[in-house]
Amino acid sequence: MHTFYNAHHAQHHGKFEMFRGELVPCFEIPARADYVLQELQARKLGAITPPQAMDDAVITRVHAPRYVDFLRGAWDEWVALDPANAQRDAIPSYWPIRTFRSDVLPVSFPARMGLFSYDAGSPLTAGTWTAAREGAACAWSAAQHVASGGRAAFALTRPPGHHAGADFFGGYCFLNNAAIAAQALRDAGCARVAVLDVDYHHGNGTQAIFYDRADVFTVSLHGDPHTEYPYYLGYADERGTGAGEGFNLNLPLPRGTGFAAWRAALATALKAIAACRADALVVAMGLDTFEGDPISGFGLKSADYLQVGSDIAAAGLPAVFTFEGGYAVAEVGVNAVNVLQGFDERAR
Ligand code: SP5
Ligand code: ZN
Repeated sequence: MHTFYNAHHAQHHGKFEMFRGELVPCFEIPARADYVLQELQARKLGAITPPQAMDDAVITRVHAPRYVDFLRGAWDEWVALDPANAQRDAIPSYWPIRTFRSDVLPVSFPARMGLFSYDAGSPLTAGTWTAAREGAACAWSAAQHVASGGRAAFALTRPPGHHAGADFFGGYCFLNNAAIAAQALRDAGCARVAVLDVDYHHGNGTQAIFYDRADVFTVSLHGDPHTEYPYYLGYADERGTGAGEGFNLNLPLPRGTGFAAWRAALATALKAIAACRADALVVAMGLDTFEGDPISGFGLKSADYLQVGSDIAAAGLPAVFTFEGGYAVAEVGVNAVNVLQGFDERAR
């Protein structure tokens, strides 16, 4: 397993997120990726390199140019509002919900920030653009590695990506690394790509980006959105639209689901992926399905992740893994690398 590591990830370092009326310390912290790197090195799973140089045009294959322009300049605009802002993270407080316009771009920075986001839990910091951009380069490099014959590659980066849509951030995500990898695989000649999202939370951004397309089959296993974040998408009746009808599959599971039932849903997902005849796979690898996760509700144990990796490898597709959620920080390295090792052992 070749790992493309984002050495700039810690430049994205939110202090607080809004949760039920108060600012609480961020769950999505730099130590998460540090633990994964440490575990990868300890188990000698393969080469760990920086990504290839990447043009921003790779990003705008899946993200709207006006959103990318906003992200690139956001921190400077935030500080220009008030020099004291350099000491605090940028968090939105206004959103153009139904009946408002989102075609007109407001001059006001806070108004634009709300237009390009959907929650108050994803602080934007001085190095968010640098970290997210380098992460996109890792995802793109992993896709190139696989497109040129590699069996698998891992994009070890944060912030995560699967909640970010074509023109919005949220759920700790700014650029959708899994979507960028899937599009890069398409652009490198794969006729159909499957995205398997195993994060605890529904991959709403990835689903939305590919919802009307038949060339990227999106599948997500996740906590039932009736009760779990991101709440407003991820139901079983969302099957794609237009040419993409039948090319999205959601497998919501109740809070409290343990490994046996979760693994049965994974088997359903993998069967659907085999049926769609994809020639490459992107795995949005969240580890927040772990029993000890502080913000999630499934019951997977550390050893189960070896089996997860093995089950995924049995699909026989070349695979790009992106690092998504997982907030039991001390265990996230072992859990992530268990998936990758389980994959490698079955794939060889
Ligand atoms: C990539 C990813 O996993 N994003 C998840 C974003 C979840 N944001 C909402 C979190 C709600 C925090 N709940 C705190 C519960 C404290 N007991
Ligand atoms: Zn998650």
